[in-house]
Amino acid sequence: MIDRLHVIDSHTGGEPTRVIVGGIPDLGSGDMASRRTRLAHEFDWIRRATILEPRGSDILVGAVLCPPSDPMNLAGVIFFNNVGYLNMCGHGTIGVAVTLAHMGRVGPGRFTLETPVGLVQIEYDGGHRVTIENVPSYRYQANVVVPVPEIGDVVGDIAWGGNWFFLVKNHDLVLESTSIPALMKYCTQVRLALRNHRMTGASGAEIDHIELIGPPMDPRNHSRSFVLCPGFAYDRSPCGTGTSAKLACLAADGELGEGEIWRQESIIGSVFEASYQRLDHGIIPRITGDAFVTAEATLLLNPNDPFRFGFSP
Ligand code: PYC
Repeated sequence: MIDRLHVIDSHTGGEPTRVIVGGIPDLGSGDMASRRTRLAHEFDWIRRATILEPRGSDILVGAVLCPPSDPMNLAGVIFFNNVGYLNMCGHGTIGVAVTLAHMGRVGPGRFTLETPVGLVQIEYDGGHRVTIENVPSYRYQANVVVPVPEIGDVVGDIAWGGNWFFLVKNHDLVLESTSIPALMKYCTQVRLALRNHRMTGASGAEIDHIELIGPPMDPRNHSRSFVLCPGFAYDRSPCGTGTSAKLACLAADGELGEGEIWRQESIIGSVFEASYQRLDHGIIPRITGDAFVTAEATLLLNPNDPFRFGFSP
């Protein structure tokens, strides 16, 4: 029998999201963290078939839409990529919002999504623009020095924005598209050095996103970022959880006040507009971006196809 998965693709500031809207098994009625564990342990073929080649690519982020565990919320969502499962995904949440609108499940207004790391509030304008109020974010450690082979000591901040980030602003790289191979190499070396030196986020969590900060190309913006994702692909968008981590650092350093606007530019020039609300410990980031639906498709998993569950070259 041919298995079928129904998907809707979108991109948020150039970064793609593939939402599986039909064909997935029941993941139970627990919270999204427990359903993510079940998806990973029992049904990882869904992630592989959807994201890996030949149907997907390393840059694709996938999402499974689930019924919410609390009926007050609209839906639950579990994000994944070419190597595993994410905690949260900012560009992906913006993509999920326009996907839900495309499906006729939401109109302009506010609604709440459940993620494995908490609730995310959504404000949808009825077109392509979406604002998310992300999970509480904070800087965990400032000015951490990591010795990186071939580079030397790299200084950065460790921050949580829904995923763990190491943010580096003092580097000698230019954040432009012609430098992408050098940026990838630098970030990969930093990521591996953090791992080798057992430098982690809270509770020993791996820091699996590296974020370089530099000056913007467009003077209307405040900074440009380059983000290396866990599967060694770079984010084409300014990265929602990465922008949240950046806001947490700016707030901790007193460099951006509550409610002030921060415009973060991606390596391809797309922009998220961001601000925050202060908490006793950390902040609630607000991130606004645009997403567009690009495809509706049915993926066919033919039992005779040796690559039906995808492959990683
Ligand atoms: O937007 O948070 C984000 C994100 C994480 C990984 C790729 N995009």
